[in-house]
Amino acid sequence: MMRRKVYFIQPTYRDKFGKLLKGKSLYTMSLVLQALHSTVPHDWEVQLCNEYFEDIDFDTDASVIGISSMGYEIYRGIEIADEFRRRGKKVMFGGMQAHMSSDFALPHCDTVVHGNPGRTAMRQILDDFEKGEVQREYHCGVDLNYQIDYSTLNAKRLLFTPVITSVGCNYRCDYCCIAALYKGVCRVRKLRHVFAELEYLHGKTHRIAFMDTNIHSRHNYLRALCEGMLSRKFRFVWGAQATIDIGDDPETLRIMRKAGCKALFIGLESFTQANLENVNKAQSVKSYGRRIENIHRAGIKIAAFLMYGFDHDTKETAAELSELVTRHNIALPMINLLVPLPGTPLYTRLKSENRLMIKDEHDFLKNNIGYNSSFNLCLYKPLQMTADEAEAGFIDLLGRLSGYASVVRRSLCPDPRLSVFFLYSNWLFRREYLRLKKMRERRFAHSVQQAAECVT
Ligand code: B12
Repeated sequence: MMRRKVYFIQPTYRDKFGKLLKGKSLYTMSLVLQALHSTVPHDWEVQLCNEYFEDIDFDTDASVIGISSMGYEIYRGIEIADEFRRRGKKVMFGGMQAHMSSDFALPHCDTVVHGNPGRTAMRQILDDFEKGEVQREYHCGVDLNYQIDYSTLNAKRLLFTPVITSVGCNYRCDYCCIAALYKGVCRVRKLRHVFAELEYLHGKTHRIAFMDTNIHSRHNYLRALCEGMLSRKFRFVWGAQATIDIGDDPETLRIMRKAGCKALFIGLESFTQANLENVNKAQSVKSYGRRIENIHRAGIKIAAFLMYGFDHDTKETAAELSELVTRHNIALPMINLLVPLPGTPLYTRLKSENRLMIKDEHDFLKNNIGYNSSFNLCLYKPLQMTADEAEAGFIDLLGRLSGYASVVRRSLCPDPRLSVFFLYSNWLFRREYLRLKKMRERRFAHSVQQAAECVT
């Protein structure tokens, strides 16, 4: 009889030199292992591995191996899957990237699990493994109706302990994988589960981060969450992701701040209205200033996601954007070159316009200079510049925001601990800029040398 033991692995990934990226601490981490653990029936044993922190136990006595994938790590996931299958284990893949690239994962595993499996689906899948009747794919929908068991999470390794209240987002921006996956629907978890988790974490950790794509998807739910945190006298300091329209909800902002919210991570993406319209981002740039001010007035700092390389961006956009980041007192800019992710409407459009410059659909997954580094390669033909100019403009933009003075100005605020957090994050921002600049200069020197060799 098969041993009832499942080994869930969250792989790390290799940098472009092939080295496995590992470390001892992270800002925050995915909740995937704890969530999956909590869905497994009690008559099954569970083993967990976050490969960023720990090595994989290839000699495990588990019979079923479950491999997660949020992005780049699917390449490493496939190496792991192949090795376990060589050792006679059954392998299942799940997670965002396995869903979007199931054709890629399927040859390397017994099954791909789509969606967020709850206890019922997990019981079914493991039963099927036991009976030798596992299906090639499972479509589970979204089931997060369970309390997440945090006993396996080592909060000491993290600056912020992850908590999740919902999946999905009401918006359907063309570049977003969450929109493509959850189709503009946000599903919230039962508050009693969230409060039970917070109760467990209270006293063990002080800092938490909500992993939700948009904490403001359901306004009343968010208020009930904050009020519940206040009435339970939780003393967490926390951050979350939200859409900018939260800036028109001062009452909610006030309660959030009272409940411990110190920073919001907001996808502004562009300050050019035509760019937003072009990618179906239903926000008005005109409202940005007012909303940003309201958020600041509530005592909450803003970390802004921005992208460069949209159809209405030009070489001049870098200067404009850096000026706007400074003018609006954005505490931490988080900038990427636009990425056409397979499965999104943006990808389909650029492909139909013959503007994609990737041979393999998954080339974007190789854009990894370090753990969690920004997308810095232009994989499509922009409209107003060449791809090379877009890459140069992106580095120029980072450079404009990386001077010591602007790093310090952005980071400082009345709360000393928050200032330290932003100083550290902005220092990492500067470090990434220097690294990307050096890489580009090396590439340039190399091509000049090659050209010279051709001439002589
Ligand atoms: C925390 C986080 C990180 C952390 C992870 C650190 C770590 N080692 O754990 C950091 C900040 C380092 C990070 C890095 C990156 N991330 Co990230 N990250 C997240 C975030 C905010 C939360 C993840 C989470 O906890 N989710 C909650 C869990 C419960 O949900 P889940 O992971 O989807 O898992 C459920 C199901 O998918 C399924 N499932 C998952 N795995 C498996 C496996 C099996 C076997 C089964 C049965 C089921 C299953 O069941 C789970 C429970 O319901 C998500 C956004 C989000 N809200 O999900 C982005 C997100 C996953 N990240 C994303 C991206 C783009 C990245 C980066 C590429 C960013 C970059 N530029 O480098 C890197 C890639 C890292 C990598 N390893 O490949 C994208 C994914 C894009 C895509 N694939 O198309 C997301 C969706 C954010 C976004 N909106 O763009 N990330």
